[in-house]
Amino acid sequence: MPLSDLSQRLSTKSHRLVITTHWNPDGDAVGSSLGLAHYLRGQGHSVQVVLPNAPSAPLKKTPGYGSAFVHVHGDHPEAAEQAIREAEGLFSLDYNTASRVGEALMPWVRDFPGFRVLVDHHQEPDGGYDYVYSQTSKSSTAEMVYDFMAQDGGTLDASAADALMMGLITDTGSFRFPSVSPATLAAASALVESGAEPHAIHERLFDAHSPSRLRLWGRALSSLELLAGGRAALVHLSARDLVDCGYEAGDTEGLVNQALSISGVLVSAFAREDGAAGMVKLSFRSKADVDVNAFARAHWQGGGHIHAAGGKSDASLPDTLARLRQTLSELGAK
Ligand SMILES: [Mn+2]
Repeated sequence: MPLSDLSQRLSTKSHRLVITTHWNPDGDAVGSSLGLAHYLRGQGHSVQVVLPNAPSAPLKKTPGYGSAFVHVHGDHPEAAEQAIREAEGLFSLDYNTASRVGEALMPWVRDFPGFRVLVDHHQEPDGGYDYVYSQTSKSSTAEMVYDFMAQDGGTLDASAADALMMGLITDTGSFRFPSVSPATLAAASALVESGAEPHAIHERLFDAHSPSRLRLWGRALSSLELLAGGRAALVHLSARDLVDCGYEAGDTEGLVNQALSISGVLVSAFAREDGAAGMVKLSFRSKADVDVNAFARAHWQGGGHIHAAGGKSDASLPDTLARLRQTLSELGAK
């Protein structure tokens, strides 16, 4: 059923609702979840937000993050599970399949007995939702939450507007990705009208980094390799690099985009060795018609969008890099 039917259902009485999002919540995950929570609370519903694990430090400054209605499952599983148990309806925001919330939270999402709502812009979502808003052409889940509110007809407070604007800014690279449409900019305009301050969000997000992050970026960028005649780029960090530079969670967020700033580079890959998990985490970004979603699915146990995808490798870092060089050369040569 479409979300207009959900509006109808929610308008009949006050509901107990829980909003969930994906593991390692990014700006869009946190922004869309808190934006929707502020809005629905303003409409008189009882709303809890459950994040699988904690986001990076700048995202914790989103309005409402420290409130009693926000639960991090990894930190306080009982409170998060109680919030889900007591809810009549569960929202899945910014993810397409239950496994994206992580192993511990997954059964709670998969087996939720009440009504279920999906709002997401990733490809090939799971079935089984009562209300579905899935559109891969959308810039961000935050934009889709804005669409829902606009058709729902209620008013947005400044906290909701700020959180949603953060989702728009982070998922669009500050409004420069091809996914930005007239509707994206119309949503942004309405959010500023409602009190969002893009400059303040930018400062909070991008001028608030740790020294370790800058050292790590320096280390990673000095590993830069160009492949496929300069059309593909690869950077990496070893577990040793992470220790040397004092790695903190979130330090490498956005790093994969850097190599795309080189003239002629159409696909960028970033490999980070995760010693504790015994794997290498991979991020891919691309331009034009280079499809990193297909690339990550075919070779790297992952997926995502055409221009942004992730994956992993169970091989050692040197073996993974060797295979990356080969597969990226093939991809870049197409
Ligand atoms: Mn998103």
